[in-house]
Order: sequence, then structure tokens, then C-alpha cells
Amino acid sequence: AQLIKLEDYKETPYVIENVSLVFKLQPEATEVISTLTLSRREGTEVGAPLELDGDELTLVSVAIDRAVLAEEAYEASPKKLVVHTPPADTFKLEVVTKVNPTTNTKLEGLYLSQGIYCTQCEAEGFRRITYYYDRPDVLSVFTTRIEADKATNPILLGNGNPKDAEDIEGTDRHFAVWHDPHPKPAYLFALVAGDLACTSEKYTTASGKPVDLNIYVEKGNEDRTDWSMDSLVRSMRWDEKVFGREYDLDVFNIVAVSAFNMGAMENKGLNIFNDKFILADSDTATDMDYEGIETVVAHEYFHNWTGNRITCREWFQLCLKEGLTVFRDQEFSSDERSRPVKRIADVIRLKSRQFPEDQGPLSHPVRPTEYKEINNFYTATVYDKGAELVRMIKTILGADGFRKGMDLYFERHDGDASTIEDFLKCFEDANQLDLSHFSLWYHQSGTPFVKANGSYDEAAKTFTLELEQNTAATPGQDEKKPFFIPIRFGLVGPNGDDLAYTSVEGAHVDGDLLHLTEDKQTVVFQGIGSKPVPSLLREFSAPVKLESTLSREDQIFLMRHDIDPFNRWQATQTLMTELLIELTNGEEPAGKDAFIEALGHMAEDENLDYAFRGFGLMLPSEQDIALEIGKEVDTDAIGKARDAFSKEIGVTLYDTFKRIYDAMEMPATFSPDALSAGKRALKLRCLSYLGAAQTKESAALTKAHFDNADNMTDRMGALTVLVIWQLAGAQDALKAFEARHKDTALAMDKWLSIAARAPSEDAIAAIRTLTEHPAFSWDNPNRIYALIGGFLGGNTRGFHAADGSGYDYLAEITLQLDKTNPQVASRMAKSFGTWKNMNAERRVKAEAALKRILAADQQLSTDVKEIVELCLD
Ligand code: BAL
Ligand code: ZN
Repeated sequence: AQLIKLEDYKETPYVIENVSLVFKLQPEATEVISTLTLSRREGTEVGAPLELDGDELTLVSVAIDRAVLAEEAYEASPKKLVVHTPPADTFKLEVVTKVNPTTNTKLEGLYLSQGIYCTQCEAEGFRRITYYYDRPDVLSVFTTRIEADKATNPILLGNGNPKDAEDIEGTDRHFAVWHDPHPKPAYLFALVAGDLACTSEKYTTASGKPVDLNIYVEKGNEDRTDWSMDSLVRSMRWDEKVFGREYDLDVFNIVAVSAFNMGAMENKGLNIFNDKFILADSDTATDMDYEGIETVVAHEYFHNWTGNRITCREWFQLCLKEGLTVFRDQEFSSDERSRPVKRIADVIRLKSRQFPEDQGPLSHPVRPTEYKEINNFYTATVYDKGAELVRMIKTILGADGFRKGMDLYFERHDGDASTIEDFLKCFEDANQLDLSHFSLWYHQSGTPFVKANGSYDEAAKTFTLELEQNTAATPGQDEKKPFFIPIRFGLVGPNGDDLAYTSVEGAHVDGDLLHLTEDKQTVVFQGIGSKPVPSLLREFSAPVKLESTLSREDQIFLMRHDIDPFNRWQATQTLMTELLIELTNGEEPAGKDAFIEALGHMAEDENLDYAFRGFGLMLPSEQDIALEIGKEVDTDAIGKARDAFSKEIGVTLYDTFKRIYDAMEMPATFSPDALSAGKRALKLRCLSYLGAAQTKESAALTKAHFDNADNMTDRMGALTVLVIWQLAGAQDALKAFEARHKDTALAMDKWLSIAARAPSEDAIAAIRTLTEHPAFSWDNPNRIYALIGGFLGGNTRGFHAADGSGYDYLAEITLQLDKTNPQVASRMAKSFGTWKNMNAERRVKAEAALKRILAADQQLSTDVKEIVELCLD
């Protein structure tokens, strides 16, 4: 496949002024009539060829200005339409194509999901509907007419505002016309037709404009949309208040479908969602699901301004809309819930998803400069690290300076297809400062490692901090320059208060923010009355790995006393990780007992909120520890050490956890609010340690927790403990869960993911058996993400089994899935990304499995081929 390079960017020779589409929907042969008003761009030679993108298209006819083109006037293939010599100036191109929504298993373009016609066009799905300039910098005004059988498709939805709807005389069909006045790129096009239930609400924007909000779901699910509607209304209000952004159409429609590759899609005025991120009730959704729905509904809504009104010039700029919109949804959730807890959750996600990506063969800059398959670049780096970069801009500029920059961005670029340079320039111009050094974060890949070493001079009353940054080479980037790293900090005095300093040398320091800009810097703080413990990278002010030289006593001190809750959590994590690595290496770590005692204090500290304690007590995952070890990893040793340490904590603090568990009062009826969710999280964390102790009492307690659960969070939490610790009652509980939820696919996904994590002598045999279960289907991405994704991400010992069986299985299913859905196949294949960190025994097996994929006797998709080649590079 061709390598696409940022440096090759060129505008199109023709401009598409408007688009009129007619869809004659039929399950196996939908006709699409596209009429494009085109004009020659200034600078384009008269008669220069017009080349439009296609993918698996069947052409029916081509006409220009109503005259059918002679065969020699154009060239058409499933992938391209070239009109050799178009008219000199403005002209209308009418193209008729046929597509088959039923056989479209890739779920890109127009497809049928459970009898519902829907589309997915980002990134390059529109070319699977009709020939077009399928690229984000071609903005046009779309009018869409949808025709379909009325009985099976009573609901017809398009982008923008509804214009017309009538029966088609003499037939059992009807039509609807939608017009979107906002020029948009084709990736934001959408269409839905089907027999759907709807819940509606009226919304009035801050300036008094009425908007109809509708959420469409498969019939029978209409009682499960309250939370998503509530999240939508809160998101709309928040964007008005915090960013001054109002909605801009008469209607905002959301449709939930069950087969969807991504989480959701921000099509203009017609968001299409994976139903996982819309449907919720207490019986089937966990607190995490409620949070996820709130986040994704907000995220897609926020795209209306950051993505739709201002879009990307080309796909290299994906972080322009994604990083920024993730930042916006994170801020929304922080305002709606506990800010420190949200920050911890986001950092856990970043460290578990983005750090491994950035420290392995799939590492790429937040703004990449080349790709073969854009679908492979919807990554944690673009999204989550992209959000961290926006957060750093806010940290550096402060809230007011950040808002000024954002206001200028909206004012200057509304209606544009923009770049990261445009975005950064707005912050520079609004604040009169130079962000050129900072901009390196967008271009240079890799996770910087920051080393910090502090020393106190009692006589001089100075505290000296030696700081050093280093970023390892990443693919295509051998030499690394120093980043601009904003470090929020405090110098914590003996009573837990931050110490003031009188002056500082060696770095730009403003209050509690230090700018690390060189490879090495020595920073001297004057006027420090007593020996401090430095608390660095508070709030996780930069996406770096901090290697602190603090003693275990100092870490325990921060764990107990730091005024920054994030760093209290971080100190706990650092200690846990250090201890777990030593245990993995067969050592007996110093300070282990003191740490466990401190953990008990944290568990009982009433000054900390419930969710914070729930997170604080959580051990790093086996994957986290593997990444931390970084090389010659033996996952069995990690798993054994982590199990033993969990058990030791559970046994030592048994009475503490039991006391907290028993004392926790839960509301009489379920509510997904943050406080109740926090209580459930802490109670389940206690239960998981009690379960790890593996006593008769704790097994019975866990089983009773499962049996008495009146909500999915408790039911799933208890089931996980029973299964992971193989407690008495685990098999009965699995059966009971299945019996209760067998008709609810999203609930059975949880069952599949727990079953995929169960410890087993032959994990692959267990997974194969599960793929035969009626709840599983290779045709639905959610089922695959639950079972296969649950195994790859949650069963570290099974996937990285020393005999290579996990790698062989991943190779096998990658090849199998690639035949039907390459996006899902390549997502699964990305789990090979850490293979080079493994020990020699495992590396040999993983490499062989990767090579087997490349050598397979089948045509590989660009998606899978690119990932496998990068892994082998
Ligand atoms: N734009 C793809 C889905 C999302 O990030 O919102
Ligand atoms: Zn997005």
C-alpha cells in the first residue's frame, strides 16, 4: 500500500460547491444518485482531469450537465472515477452508483445493522457510498433525499434540518429530505433508516434558540436512554458556559446501533453511536458504563465545534479535533464529578494504553507525518496524549490565557479545515508568547523519562533539585531534542504543608510551576526553612515518566500527607510498583510492611472521598508492571507475584477491609451519581482484597454480595472477584449471571469479558469454547472487543503464555477477522505491540506468529499489514 505523507499535501484542483444525494435504499442493491456542483479552482489548468475516490463501488452512469458521458470521456474502477477533460468552469456531475449494505461487513460506508440502515464515513467510508473527494479539506453543503420502504423503515434521518417528507405515490415507499446548511467534509455525512423507537426532549440554547433533541434506539430499548439524554443536556449547557459554544441546528439526533466499529461518531446533527454508549439501566450497566456514556455523549456533542465547525485539513491533523475534544470531555466530567478522581482515571488510562504504544514499535507523534492506513491512527497517542498536550497549554497559559486562545481559535477558524499550526498560533497571538519549543510535543514521539534528585543544605537553607530528561529513540526518530515540560510541584514540609521559597535559580519557576526545557537543569530554591520532600508532577502536569529517587519513607510520607490528591495516589502507585517488581524478581522488599500499614490508613481515611480510596487501593495491573519492567518480561512471574502480594494485603488488612465493607451504608435505591458510585467502588475494592485472602468467610461474603446485588456494578464486581480468585460459588454465579442476562447482549459482553480473564491451565481452549457460546458472534465488534479484547488486555498470563499459544491464537483470529472486518482485525493485532519487551522464549514465538500473518495465503488488508510490519520493524 502507498505511504501517504504530510509533505505531499495539495489542495484539490476542483471545488465541490454543493452536493445533492438521493438514496434509493434496498438491502442488497441501494442506488445512490450524487449530483455535485463543481468548479475549477483558481490555478487549475482548464480541462485538468477530475479524479474522485471510490472503494468497492459499482458505477451505473456518469453525466455532466445532464449529458451522459461517452465511455472514452472517463475511466471508472471500484476505487476511482476519472473524468478526463471536465468543462472549463462550473458544472454539474451526476454519478449513479450501486452498493450492497447487506454484505458490507467492514461496517464502513452504508451498512445494515439489525435491520437498520446506517453509515460510518470517518475516515474514508464515504468513498464506499459514492465517488467523491473523500478528504477532510473539501467542505460542501449537503442535501440528502432518502427513499425506503415505509413499513420497515418508518424513520428516515439525515444531517442538518428536516425539509420534506412524504409518501411516494403508488408505492409502499416514502421519502425524507434533509438539508445541512453548514459546509462539511464527507466524513461527517450520515444517514439512518429503520424502525426505531425515539425519546425526545426540548432544549433552549443560551441565546433562546429551540432545539429538538432525539435519541433513537432499537424498539424495546427506549427505557434505557434517560442517562444519555441527561448527559446530552448537561453537555450542551456546559459548552455554552465554559467555552461559549451554542448548538447551531434545529434538531440534534442520536441513533444507537448494535454493530459499530468505534464508540460513536460525530456526524453533523446526526450522531451515530455504538449502543454500548447510549443504553443504560441499573440492571445492565455498571457505574463505569454510566461514566462512559456521559463522556462519549459529551465528546461527540463537543465535536460540533471542535471537529465539525472547525475540521482538519488532512488526517495528519486528527489530534486537532480528537486531542482537543478528549480534553473538553475530560474537563466536562471533572466539573460534573470529582476532579482529582477523574484526573487519576484519565492518567490510569493514559499510562495503560498510551505509554505502551509510545514505548514500542507502534510509537508515533501526536501529529504523525506518514501513514499507510489512517484507520490505524485512531490511537491512544492521537486521542489521549493529544488531550494531554492541550492540558499542558492550559497549564502553561493559565485558565484565562487558555480561554482567550480558544476564543480566538473559534473566531478565526470557524468554517475552516485547519492545522495544529493554526491552533497553536491562536494561543500565541492571544497571549503574545512563543510556543515554538512547546510545539515539539506534536512532532516528536516517545515518552520522556524525567529523573529528579533533591538535596537539602541545612546551613544555606537551600533545596537543590537536579532534573534530567531523556527520551529513548522511537521508530524513525533516533535523535531526540529536549521537550518543554511544565512541572507542577510543591516542597512538602514536615507537617505536610508546602514550604515557601524566597527565590529560585536555574529554571523559569512561576509559583508552583517549573519549566523544564533543557536536557539537564539544576534548580536551587532559597529560603527553605526545613528539609522538604519534593512532590513533583502534581496533577500529572505533563505526560512523562517520572523517575524519582525518593526513599520509601518519603514516598509513604507523600502518600499520607501530600496536599495534591493526584500525587498521593501516585506515591501509592510508585510504591506498589517498586514492591511488585522486587517481588517478581524473587526479592523480599524493604518497607513492605510499612507500606501495607499506610495502605490501611488510606483505606480508612475519612477525609478522602470514596472513589479516591477505591482507586488508591488498586494494585497496578500485570500489564502495567510488565511495561515498567520493560525488558525480558516473564508474565508468569509477574502474575504470581501480584497474586501473592494481593493475598498478603488482603490477609494483613482483613479486619480493616471487613470493617469498611460492613460500615458502608448504601442508598436504598440505585443511583448512578458520583458519590454512590464512589461508595460502590470502595466497597468492591475491599471485597476484592477480602476475596484475595481466600477465606471461607470471604468466599461466602463475595457470593452473598453477588446474590444480593440490585445493580450491575455490584453483580459484576462480585462475579469478577469470585472468578479471578476461583472462590467457592464462582461457577454457580457465572451460571446465574448468564440465566439472568442471556437476552441482553451488552450485559452478556461483561460475562464474556470476565470469563475471558479466568485463570486457566489452557486459556486458549477456554476462549475457543467461549467463542461457541450463543452470546458470542464474530460479526459484532462489541462481542469481539468483550471476549477477545478482554482476553488480550485482561488475561496477561494467558495471552503471553510461554508456549506461544496466545500469540498463535491472535495470529489465527487476526487472519480470520481480516476477511470480514479489517478495522477490528487490526485493533486486535495491535496487542502484539509489546512483544519486544518479553523474554527470549516469548519473543521467538511472537515473532513467528507475526511472520505467519504476513506469509498467509490470503490478501491482507492495509490495516493489518501496516500494524504487523510496524511490529516486525
Ligand atoms: N471521530 C471518531 C469518533 C470520535 O472520536 O468521536
Ligand atoms: Zn472524537
